[in-house]
This record gives sequence, C-alpha cells and structure tokens, in this order.
Amino acid sequence: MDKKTFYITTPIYYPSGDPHIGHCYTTVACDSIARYKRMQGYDVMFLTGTDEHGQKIEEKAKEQGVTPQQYVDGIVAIFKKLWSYMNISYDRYIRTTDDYHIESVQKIFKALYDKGYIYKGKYTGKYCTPCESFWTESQLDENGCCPECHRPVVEAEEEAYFFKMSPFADRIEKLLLETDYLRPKYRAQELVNNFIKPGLEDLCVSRTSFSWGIPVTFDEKHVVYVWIDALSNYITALGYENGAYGDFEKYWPADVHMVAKDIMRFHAIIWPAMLMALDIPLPKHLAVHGWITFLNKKGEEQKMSKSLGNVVDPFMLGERYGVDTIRYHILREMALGADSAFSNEIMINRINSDLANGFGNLVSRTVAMADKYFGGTLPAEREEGEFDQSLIDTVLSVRDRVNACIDETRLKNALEEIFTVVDRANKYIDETEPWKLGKDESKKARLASVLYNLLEAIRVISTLLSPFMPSTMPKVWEQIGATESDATYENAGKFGVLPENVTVHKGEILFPRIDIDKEIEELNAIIEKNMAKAKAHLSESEKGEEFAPAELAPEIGIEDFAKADLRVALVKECEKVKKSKKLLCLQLDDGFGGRQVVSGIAEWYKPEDLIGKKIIIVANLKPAKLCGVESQGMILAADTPDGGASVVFPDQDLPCGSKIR
Ligand code: ME8
Repeated sequence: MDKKTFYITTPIYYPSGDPHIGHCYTTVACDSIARYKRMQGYDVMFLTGTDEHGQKIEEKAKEQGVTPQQYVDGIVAIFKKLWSYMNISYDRYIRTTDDYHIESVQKIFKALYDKGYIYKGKYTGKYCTPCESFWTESQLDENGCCPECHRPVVEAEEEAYFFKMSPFADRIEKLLLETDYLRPKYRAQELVNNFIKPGLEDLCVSRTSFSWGIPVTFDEKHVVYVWIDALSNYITALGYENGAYGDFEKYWPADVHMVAKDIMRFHAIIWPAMLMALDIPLPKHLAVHGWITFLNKKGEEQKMSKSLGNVVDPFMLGERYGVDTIRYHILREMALGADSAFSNEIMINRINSDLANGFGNLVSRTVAMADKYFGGTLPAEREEGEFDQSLIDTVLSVRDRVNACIDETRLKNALEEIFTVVDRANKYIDETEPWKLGKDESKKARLASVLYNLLEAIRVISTLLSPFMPSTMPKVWEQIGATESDATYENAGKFGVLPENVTVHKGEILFPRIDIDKEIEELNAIIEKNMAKAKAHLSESEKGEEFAPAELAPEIGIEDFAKADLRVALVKECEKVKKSKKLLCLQLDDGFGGRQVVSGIAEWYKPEDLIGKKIIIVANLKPAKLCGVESQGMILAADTPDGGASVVFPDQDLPCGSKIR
C-alpha cells in the first residue's frame, strides 16, 4: 500500500531584507512537524520559498543599481544559507521567479478571468506624481506624504483587474466558524466580523504602475499583483498547471499551512476563495501563530525592527548556544496563536533549566552511574522495585500525548509533554537513590534495573525530541548505547527495547550550563551597541528617517572576493536616464577602451558632480539592462545614514584601469 502523505508549508518570505528569528520560528516549527511526520512513516512534502515580485523589490534593486533578479538572488542565497544552518529539511524550495510558477500563475489568472471571477476595473489610491507611484494609506509617511520623496500625494485611479470575492462569502464563513480549518479557532469570529459581515470587498489583483511581476498574458501592460502570485505557490510547487512536477494529485490538499497573524486574513479568506473559484479542494488546516517580540531591559515588548537595533540574529545565537538549543527555545516559548516575547534572560533561564539541568543532567548522571558502578555495561540480573511502574507508565503514554499535540500544531505543548518524562525520570533518581544502591553489593541487581529504566526513558525522550533537535539526539543515542534502529517512532511506544546488557559511552556535555550573569552582560552589550548605533543614525538624519547598518553578509573566502574585479575609471560623460528619476548613465574611461554604466544615484548626484571625477567600478559584472539602458558594471557607493548613497572616490589621481584589491 502507498504511504500516507503529509504536505506542510511555510509562507514564502519576501527577500527584502535578511531573515531573522521571526522567520526562523515558522520554518523551524514546520521543519519539526515535517520530521515528526516522516518519523511516523508519512511521505512528507515540506515546502518553503521566497515571494520575489513587487514594487518594493523593484525599487530596492534600482537603488542598488542591480536588476531585480540580481537583487533577489543575493538575498535568497542568505535565506538558503540560514535554512541549512538551522538544519531545515525542506523537500522543495519555490521561488516565485521560477519559470514553472510563472507559467502556472498566468494560467490561473486566465482561468479565473474566463470563469468571470476576474474583471477589469479601476484601482483608486494615493498617487505621487513626481515618483509615478501608487501607495496604500499605510505606506504613506507620518505626514501622509509619499514615503519615497515625502511630497504630497493625490487621489488617483489606475486601470486594474479585480477578483470577485462576494460569491464565496457564505462558504468561507462556514469554513471559518464550522470547521477546524483555522487554528486557533478563537480567531475565526474576529475575521468574520471584520471582513465577511461588512461585505467581502473585491481584491485588486493587477497593476500597471510597476513591471517587476508576472505579466497578465491577455493584457500585457498589467502584472499580477501580490496575492494571486504568492498564494498560488502552494499548488504550483506541486506541479499544478505546469510540467515541472507531477505531485499535485499526490499531496494536495495541504495538511497544514503555517503563517503568523499578519497574513492570516489572506490565508483564511482570499486563499480559500481562490481555490473555490478554481474548483480545487481546500487545505485541511491553517495554523496561525503570533509574533516573536523583543522584550527590552525595562520589560517592554517591542516589535523586532532593524531600526531599533533589536533584531535577533539567528546566526549569532546559534554560534553561542547551538542551533538545536535555539530551535528548542523558540518552539518551547510560543503557544499557538499567542505572541511570545524574546529576551536573553528568558532564553538563558530556559536553556539552563530544561536543557542543562533537566534533560542534559538526566543523561549525564545516568551514563556516569552506569559507567562508575558497572564499567559501562549493565549486568543481566534485575530486581524490580517501587516507583518502576509509575516511571514506565509515564514513558509508555507520552508518545500518544505528543502525537495529539503535533496533530493540532501545538508544539509548545508537545515539548511540555516530552519534558513530563524528563521530570518524572529525574524524580525517579531521587526516589530510588542509585548512589546508595551502588555502595551495597547486594543491591546491584536493583541498581541495574534502575539504570536500565532510566536509559529506556532517555531513549523514548530522545526519539520524540529528535524532530525538534535533530543534530543533538544522535549524540544522546551514542551515549546511552542505542542504535538508530532502537530510536524509531514504533519503539517510542515500547519499553524494554535496549538490550539488557547495554553498554553506555560517556561523552561530551550535551547542554553546558550557562553563567547567566556573565552571558547577559555580554548579550546586553551587543544589543546596546546595536541600539546606540541605530539611535545615533536617527539623530544624524535630517529627515528623521531611521537607519541601522545593514547586517553583515555571510563570510566569504579571499578566493570569492578575488572574483570581483574592481577598477579605477574616469567619468567622461554623464546624463540622467530618461523616464527614470533614479538612474544616471555614465560614460567611463576604464583603461580598456571605455564602457557605459548605469547607476541608481540620480537622487543624490547631478551629472556635473561626477564628470571629470575618478570613481571605482565593478568591472567584470555581467551586463544588465536598467530601464532599457545597458549597464556594463556598477559603481561603488556607500549607504548614507539618511538612506542615500555616497560615491567612493580614490584619494589620489590613479591611472584608469588600476586594479583594487
Ligand atoms: O508576508 N515573529 O512575507 P514576509 C514570528 N510574502 N513570525 C514572523 C516574524 C516575527 N517577528 N516576522 C516574520 C509575507 N515572521 C508574504 C507571504 S505567503 C503566500 C506570502 C514570519 O517575509 C511569519 O511566518 O513578510 C510571517 O507570517 C512571515 O514571516 C511573513 O513573512
């Protein structure tokens, strides 16, 4: 018989900045469920990816003088590096710039149009005439002006396609209120009251004011706008309406979509409406979690934000405490649906109490005693005693209790259940006092039973913990003398799996205890430094815009740096690129016969500021077209605190073509 399937997805993240601990939460949560389901024998499809189109990406790329594709490629590489660092076992990674996704979205858009669910209308919004950009109310700056140039905006209209939502209102209301699609359920009523009762508004699904998107096939000046592109990923990644994969029949409907509350509405209302319109079965569950917020020293909860300098960097945490420890901590702290405050104190206390003193200590004490009293190998003689059955009962019931939590996406509770066995086993040590038994030759059989029962408890605990902490648990198995085949899901429901004369192996301390005062001092110093930096930039900035240095890119070797060929060049001519407020086109003497480079610095430099100056270029960059003009390279400029750019000039007159290393 075919294996049962299980399909789980994270949101596809915007590659508009470096990923942080918030992105890690959803991804680690889905990874743990995916691993658990694989352990249970399911054929799992775990999907994650990136949502790469839109005006914001187009703008950022322009600012940096690169193409949108080059821009997203750079950030996607960081996302993938983080996922590999965090041990994320995704089965597929979708990028909305992948050809097969584009093909499917175009077909989906056309199908909805042909069915009469998409129609052409007019989009009304706030328009900045000088920037030629539409903005939503929430994107405007604090004075209600354009967030880019800070000049007043006007109400304006643009032609756009809309998706008709009203035909699906009744079915969606039933889905939310009468099924267990939405988790936690208590959020359903607020969605119905806020969005369905007042009448479902049609959704704008195309734009003409920017071009970095999937073209509408039957009306090429339009690109598909945000949600039809993004939400479709869950089916296009399986091969819906494309030939790249043939997994739609096998895995759809999805078992779990997991998202944070910011995008709950889109997944609870718009996504079901789209699927209903396409006659596709609905996903089984939408699990919504809250925000990881940052708890500052005054005990106030803050949104994590780059400009406040309080973004928690998962690479830094992983290096200090270990990736599995961080995985455990974020999952253990957040209840489904609720926010969870991140603070260094909470994290270190949690690591010390649960991992160092709780589980780590259980393993090291048990293994050390087996080593000390029996030279590592338990004898065959046994003597049952008081407290054994109570421990065994707790061990034997835990798997079902964890299963129930996993099936309801309650990972915090799943970990709590596993730790009831850790606590029970530690209590069993206090009750049976093996150190006393060890001193009495006549109690050796009893001691062997006690240690065997403890090793069995650890085997079951570590098996059930392995989806959450995948790299540490094999080390536990090594220490307690278990093989991978002892540590299976099936065996997690049994007691007495290890051989009676099992041999333990003393090993490294799994979770070293952290000196909380010293550690907090160090971490607070890091955070204060970040905050001070962010603040200093704030006061420097004339416009009152917030600034914090961009996060460091991942480390590279000298050989990677050497691939970039940087040269000195002279600006001979320079002019603005027509139809663009941001781009300058420079004619350069590069020492090799000349070249043309386009750069997104027109807001800060007039052509005459640059003509006659020596600058530095990346000379071996693949040519790219910006606003239709070919650019053969890129000029070096630094970010300024107010969000501008400052061109780098050599401090002496160097010949054109001089190499920079
Ligand atoms: O919304 N705490 O992408 P996005 C917890 N592209 N989770 C957090 C978090 C925090 N502080 N910050 C981010 C988008 N997340 C769209 C989605 S899906 C078809 C399209 C996580 O990059 C959380 O999962 O803004 C949230 O839903 C997601 O990142 C938003 O990611």
